[in-house]
Amino acid sequence: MERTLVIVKPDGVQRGLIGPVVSKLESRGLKIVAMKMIRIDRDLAERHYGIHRGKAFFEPLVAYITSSPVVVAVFEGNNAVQVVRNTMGATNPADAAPGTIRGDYALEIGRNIIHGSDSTENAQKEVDLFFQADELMSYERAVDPWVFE
Ligand code: DAT
Ligand code: MG
Repeated sequence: MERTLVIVKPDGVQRGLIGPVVSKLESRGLKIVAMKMIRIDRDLAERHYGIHRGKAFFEPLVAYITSSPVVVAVFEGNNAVQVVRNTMGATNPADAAPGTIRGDYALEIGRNIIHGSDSTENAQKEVDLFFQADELMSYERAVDPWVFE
């Protein structure tokens, strides 16, 4: 089973969309194995978005992600990384398909509601960046046989 990191970004929290965002992923069948509200500080933001350092949007991106609390979560399931990415929609919400999280709830690239890891390798790194090992739960759900064949 794959695990992937999801962040409900500051705009998602401020706009009262934690529930709808989490619900969309949860009702897909993915299992929540960790979740908490945190305030991302500059150091954590720069580590999380290190790959974008030097780009024109880096400073606004760091300012945005540190501006207000976020909800970070780990979702588990078959192909969790790809499934979350597909459910999120395109990076620029203007290009995101209707029915996706960004396609339903966002308009601009700098206010795109949700982060999801883009590969299994990055997912592992990002989960480790935001969570201690003892914060990750392993448990069975009674519904699992109805979700996973
Ligand atoms: P994603 O969040 O879809 O994984 P990404 O990793 O390429 O996208 O970029 C991280 C965030 O940075 C993205 O959610 C919004 C912002 N961003 C990316 N490209 C941008 C651009 N060209 N202009 C402004 N913001 C951008
Ligand atoms: Mg990304």
